[in-house]
Amino acid sequence: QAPAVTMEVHLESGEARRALLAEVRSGLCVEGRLKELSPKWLYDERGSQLFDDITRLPEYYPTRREKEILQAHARDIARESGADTLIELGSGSSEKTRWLLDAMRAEGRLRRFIPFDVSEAFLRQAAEAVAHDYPGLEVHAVVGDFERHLGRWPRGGRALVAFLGGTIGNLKPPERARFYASLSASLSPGEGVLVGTDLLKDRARLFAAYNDRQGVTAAFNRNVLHVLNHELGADFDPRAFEHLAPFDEENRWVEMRLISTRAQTVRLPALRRHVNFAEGEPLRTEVSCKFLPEQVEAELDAAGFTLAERWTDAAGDFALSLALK
Ligand code: AVJ
Repeated sequence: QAPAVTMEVHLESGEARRALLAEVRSGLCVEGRLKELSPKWLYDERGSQLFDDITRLPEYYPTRREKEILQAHARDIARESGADTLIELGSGSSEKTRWLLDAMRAEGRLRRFIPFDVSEAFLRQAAEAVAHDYPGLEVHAVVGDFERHLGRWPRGGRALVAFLGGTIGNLKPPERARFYASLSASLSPGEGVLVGTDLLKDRARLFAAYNDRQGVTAAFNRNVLHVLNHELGADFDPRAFEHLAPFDEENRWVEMRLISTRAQTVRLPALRRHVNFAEGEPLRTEVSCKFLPEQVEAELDAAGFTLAERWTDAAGDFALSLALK
């Protein structure tokens, strides 16, 4: 019997490449401007594998902490949300997804699972695996970008949108406000969001988590240069860039940088341009915001959500917030 998976696609093929070209033009090629790329380019196949390795590093606590909270409170989340539909932004195949689905099923309300991701191949695989393991569950996969296609999912039932892993921290405050507002606009009263956020903590632990001893995060960061070489025919020498991820006290985010170890010029044939780096010049590849628990509530509130409950792990490292519209 074929798994009951349907799928809708809001991203055309070639769209990602055009977006990358546009970003490189504005983010790398404007002389005198801080060089920056958005973190989404870190996740090609190798980048996703490297991130997976990061989640198992002794220094990288967020994944373990979030799992700890979910395991303890999945049932509370299912009950308090009253949801029959789980919409998961990103991932969609993890252990964490299954704990939520199991809890919703135990509450007797589980009807639909809607994984939402940019990668069609990944999504299809994840959706089919879940459909196989949860007979009778309606699985509808949506290929889209969570900054542009929120709400493009079928209506009916009562949805809980899960945005886990701390990925919300990749959005800067104005982008985050836009994201929460568009999420709120795409939900009906009584529906809600479950958002995972990394919390402010001892700076040494933050530093260690993003500058690990084995250099896995460094490899993850440098991988974006391989992506540019592969996609744009660029000739970045990854060995000529150093990884550094300091904490920015003013913005309260960890910022991943690739720092040019020498003055160099890199060719970008796909754009018929080149880009100059001075010695010591940084390229910012990611920000990862760290939150105060009350701040998460205030931001949700500003978008028209009401906090139902917030859970943290025993160490107070990470928070899961459930908010309803
Ligand atoms: C997947 C965005 C939550 O910000 O901690 C891990 C990505 N970057 N190490 C994070 C990441 C460097 C991660 N998120």
